[in-house]
Amino acid sequence: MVIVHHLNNSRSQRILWLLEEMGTPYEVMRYERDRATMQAPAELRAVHSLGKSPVIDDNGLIVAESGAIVEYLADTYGHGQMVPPPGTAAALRSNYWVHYAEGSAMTPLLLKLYLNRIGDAAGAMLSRVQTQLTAMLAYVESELGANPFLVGDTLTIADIQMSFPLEFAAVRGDLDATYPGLVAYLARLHARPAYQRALGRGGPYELLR
Ligand SMILES: N[C@@H](CCC(=O)N[C@@H](CS)C(=O)NCC(=O)O)C(=O)O
Repeated sequence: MVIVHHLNNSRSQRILWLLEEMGTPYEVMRYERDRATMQAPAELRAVHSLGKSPVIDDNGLIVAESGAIVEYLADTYGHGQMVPPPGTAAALRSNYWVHYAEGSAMTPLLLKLYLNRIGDAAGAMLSRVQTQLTAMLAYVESELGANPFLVGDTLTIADIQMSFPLEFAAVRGDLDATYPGLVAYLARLHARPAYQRALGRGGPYELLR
């Protein structure tokens, strides 16, 4: 049985969503962020030394890092769902977005979050970060185009991974009507029954400021 070590208001919500999409049975071990620091509790370090979420435990096999987790779960339990056939252009595109989500899209979002805490001293850097963030959102919007999902007509792990940076941007006001395609895309993802079931399993999901 897959156990998801789930931190409230975090990236691990998308792991629950993936498992719901695939119909894979799983258990949720819930952890609460410290309200002052927003850090995960120390107990998570007993599961994986970095003490971050998500982490999964699949019959003793510990997998951390959400991109690695979605690839592992789709390969192990997906029965061909959630990833395009290996060796195809679509598979390469799915792989690209899985890595882009954490490797590129999150960078300006997190930099902005932290720079905003510094105050006036952040000014010059903040404007550069905002340029990168705007470019990132415009890029994803243009790549999505008129497709329902990032790799065409079918939901893949690329959409699961990219949902978090887009939610992160939306909750902070960076994803607005300037990007109508992305706003509609996020609404489409959120309307999926599996997404809604995952919210029920994970508990309240507010990406706090
Ligand atoms: N790139 C990692 C990021 C993991 C990460 O930073 N998780 C956050 C939750 S969204 C966390 O555990 N924060 C609490 C902490 O660092 O104490 C992934 O995608 O798994």
